[in-house]
Amino acid sequence: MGYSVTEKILRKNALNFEDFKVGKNIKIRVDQTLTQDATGTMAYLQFQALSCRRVKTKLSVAYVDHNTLQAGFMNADDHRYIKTVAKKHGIYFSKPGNGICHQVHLERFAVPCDVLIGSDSHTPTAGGIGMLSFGAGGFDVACAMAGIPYEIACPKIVKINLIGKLNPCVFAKDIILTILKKLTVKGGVGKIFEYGGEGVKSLSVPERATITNMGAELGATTSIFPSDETTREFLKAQGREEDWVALFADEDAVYDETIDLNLEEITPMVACPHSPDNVKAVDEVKGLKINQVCIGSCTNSSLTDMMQVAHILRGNKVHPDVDLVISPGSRQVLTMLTRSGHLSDMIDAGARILECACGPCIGMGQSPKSGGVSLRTFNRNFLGRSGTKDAKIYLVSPQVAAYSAIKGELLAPPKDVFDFSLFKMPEQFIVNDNMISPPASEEDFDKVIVEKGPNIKDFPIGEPLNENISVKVAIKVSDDITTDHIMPAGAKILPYRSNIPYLSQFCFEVVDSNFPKRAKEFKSCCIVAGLNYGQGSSREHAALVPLYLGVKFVLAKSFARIHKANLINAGILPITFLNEEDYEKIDLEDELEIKNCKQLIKKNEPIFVFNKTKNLKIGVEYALDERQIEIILAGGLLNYIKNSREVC
Ligand code: MIC
Ligand code: SF4
Repeated sequence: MGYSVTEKILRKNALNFEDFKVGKNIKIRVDQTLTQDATGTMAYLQFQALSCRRVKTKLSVAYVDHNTLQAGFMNADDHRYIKTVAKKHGIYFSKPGNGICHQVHLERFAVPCDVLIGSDSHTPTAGGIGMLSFGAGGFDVACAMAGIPYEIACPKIVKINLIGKLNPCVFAKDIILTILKKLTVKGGVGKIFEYGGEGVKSLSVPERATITNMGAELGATTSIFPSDETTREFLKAQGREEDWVALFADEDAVYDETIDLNLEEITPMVACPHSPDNVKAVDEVKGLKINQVCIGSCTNSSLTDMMQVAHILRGNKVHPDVDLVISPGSRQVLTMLTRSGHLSDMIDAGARILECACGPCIGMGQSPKSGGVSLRTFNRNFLGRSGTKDAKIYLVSPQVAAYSAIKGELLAPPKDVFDFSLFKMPEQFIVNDNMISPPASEEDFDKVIVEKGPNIKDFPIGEPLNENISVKVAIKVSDDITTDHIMPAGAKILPYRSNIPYLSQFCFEVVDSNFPKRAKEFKSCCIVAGLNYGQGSSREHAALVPLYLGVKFVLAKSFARIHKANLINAGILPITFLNEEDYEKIDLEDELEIKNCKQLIKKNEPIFVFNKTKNLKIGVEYALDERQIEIILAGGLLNYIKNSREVC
């Protein structure tokens, strides 16, 4: 029996490949890590708490791309901390302005057939180059830097068989939006999507990366493409052909499921408010009046995307009722647009050029007007994420975005007017890594002083599990709650990512702004939730802040993968209903109790929740493996590691 692409990498990197079966856990040796600043400060505080001198990976990179607005000392202090901590511990540092972590990593560091984990949910972008890459909480990344294998429940491997070729004026974004429409934001849970079939050949590495990037929106464990001649050409053009290895699935590889996707049948698509799976054909929504267009983000800011945008804008004028902002994904992209003259086409048309960073994607500026309609080339359009709660965000390809910007309404570019095939990947990218600082040598470890500003506070640490847990329900939420709902981002709050007490005031702000007050009053509380709780970003603040506010457990119909891991790492027990209908039997402020919790969990025996207010017994499950049980008993990952001396 042959192997899939995923299995080939795992045969090399898994410590227990023989256990690669659904229902088991697999321990993966990590080759590379990446962090970004909004999760990075916390990840490095955790790494330092593990008392490790140097990272044990082949390569670790710390990027600054999220919190680049310096309206006060907070972000600048975080940047300084990340820079100095990286230098000391053996980590490369990518300065603010050098670009979005996933775009830069793809250009400069990602290696086919190796394993990457990153403290950002879109780390699977590197799957476009054939790297097995996972988004994870910062603490898991800290552990990987310390040499601890990354452990996950074995996912199913689903082949997406790409048939044929895209029609003119249809793009990679339309492929992934079509998949999201079919499978929804829950469709990828517990799965790795492996792309194959003849259609792969027609897609460039950045196009593949657009698709693997938004696999995160499917809830997938990760997504990956093979590494072929196209991959080799991309690496060669980046001056690193030596990093290329061929990586294909064997003819007789066996998949848990295969989905055929005929690229010829795909048309321009749009994800409507407020979820990336609320997808329609552009034709169904065309004519929608728009106020703002934002082009960029780790999904769609490659050089080719940007050149095609410039081609649409060239000689045209941004519609008087529309604001167009463009953020190229990296300094490499920006430099090349400058030299080729494409940047002038954008500026001449009336676009505002932003720095190479996440920017509006994470609400770092450019919030739309009240009730505004914004077309964005990003990957998420969750309620409130743009910074304007009643704004309506639509997700489209860069080409639809640019054409709509000149028309003032949502429209796909007509194929008889534009020939996008003129814009191919260059044979040679301009390479300039002078905004990436290498770490200090091992001998200089003691000479490097880590600078820690006053906004950087200690992170909360859980307590060993109590025998009996008695709590009040501090919030009850519905299905598909994202980590943006739990712990919002945006320009006002993001600078406080390293200050949990301050951040706690905003927990669940868009859903129920009284939650923090109520939780504090109850002292010991829990969260009741629907399906897919914690989908979206990897921010472990969505677990650390509830921990700080006294949350002891989350009782949900189901959990998203990264968030569940973050809850466990924080020492918060994630439990699910045995019968989903029991969700109706609990109300806000009910008193719940779990008796003999510690004893039962230690023996991996069933527990139940007693609703004291309603005098009802509720059957629940906790799907935890042995290590996770130990972590919960210890009160979180840090306590567990300190007890078990698993590291350094
Ligand atoms: C996002 O796109 O939601 C973010 C901001 O990049 C997050 C990380 C964070 O919250 O810092 C992610 O995707 O993990
Ligand atoms: Fe940055 Fe947006 Fe990508 Fe998150 S999704 S890494 S905020 S560009």
